[in-house]
Amino acid sequence: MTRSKRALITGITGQDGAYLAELLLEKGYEVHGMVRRSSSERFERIEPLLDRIQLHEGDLIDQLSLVRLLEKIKPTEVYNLAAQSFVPTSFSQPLLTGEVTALGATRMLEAIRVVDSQIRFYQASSSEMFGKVPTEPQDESTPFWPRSPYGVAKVYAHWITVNYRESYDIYAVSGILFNHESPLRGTAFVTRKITDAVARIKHGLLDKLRLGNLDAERDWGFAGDFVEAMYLMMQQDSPRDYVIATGQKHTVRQFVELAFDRAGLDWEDYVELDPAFLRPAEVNTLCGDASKAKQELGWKPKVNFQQLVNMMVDADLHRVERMKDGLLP
Ligand code: NDP
Ligand code: GDR
Repeated sequence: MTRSKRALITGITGQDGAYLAELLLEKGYEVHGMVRRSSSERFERIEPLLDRIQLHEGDLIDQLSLVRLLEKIKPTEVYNLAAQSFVPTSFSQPLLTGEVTALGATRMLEAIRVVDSQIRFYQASSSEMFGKVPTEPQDESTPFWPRSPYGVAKVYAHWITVNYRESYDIYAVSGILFNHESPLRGTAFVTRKITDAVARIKHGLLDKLRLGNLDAERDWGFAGDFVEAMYLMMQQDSPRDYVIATGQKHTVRQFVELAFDRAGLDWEDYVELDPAFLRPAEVNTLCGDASKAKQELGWKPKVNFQQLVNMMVDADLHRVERMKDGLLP
């Protein structure tokens, strides 16, 4: 008998949570999201979905809240997207980052082991685990050399996922995703920081954009494409880990150039270097090889770099224009 598909997404209020929830609803899932208590609501990204999803209070730091949620919802799949995901904050709050990003995954795996080991588990692993590794492009066999407390925490979460799969026969998979962006990306991350600033500068609301390392290279893809890979990884006969990437890398400077250009501006008139945005240890370059995902999952990205930049700039230009017209807060 096939069970009806019921997903629990941790981190549903984040960028990927919003795209994944939408995708799973399209696939006919009953979608549940775990949200942590806050003094203000942070549901902007999932606002259009609120009447079709069910939200529940819980926190990756609180073991029993996870156990209770699994008992109540009885999900068939858990997507663990929740994390302290911002690299600079992991340097200023390394212990919190370890608690949430590393031990949080263990707590959810423990909850699955105790409540129902048939529940499938997806762990949001990251290219930040590769960090300073000299081999390029990186694939599933590349060793890890994380460069931040965030990267180290993700390595722990990655290996605990592998360990629970091997120890308890749980369908637990880890998607090693390279940077993926969208108009829903948080404004602290460099791509959205740039496109938001471009829009504000264009509309006369900002004079300068201050950035750190313009030479850093990343393999940037579109979040909407990447959540499809998460879903596919959870539908296989046996659980395996996959690198998800576009295979193309660009510098932050190239992103800046294209973004300002899209708005008809010359970036050199507006961008200033600010050492405050440099990191104690940097990941200079990352580029992934997603051949295994292509072969086994039939996954490949649809949106290329230029299209991604255009999509993000256009969305921010539109948003800031509406804000100026008083149509948005
Ligand atoms: P975001 O930072 O946008 O979202 C993080 C989510 O985690 C938010 O919903 C946040 O809730 C939630 N969260 C944070 N702490 C807790 C906690 N203690 N308990 C419960 N929920 C918590 O991340 P993304 O959507 O960009 O990324 C999703 C996942 O994928 C993360 O794990 C990230 O590390 C990983 N990843 C992301 C990549 C990317 O390029 N985007 C690449 C590779 C991996 P709140 O809204 O309350 O803050
Ligand atoms: P990253 O993303 O650290 O790769 O982690 P981020 O966009 O923060 O930085 C990318 C690169 O840009 C450089 N940079 C700046 N970064 C920020 N945030 N602000 C700046 O002003 C700035 N100037 C230059 C950075 O030094 C870096 O080299 C993201 C997160 O989503 C993680 O959770 C995820 O795991 C990885 O991507 C894959």
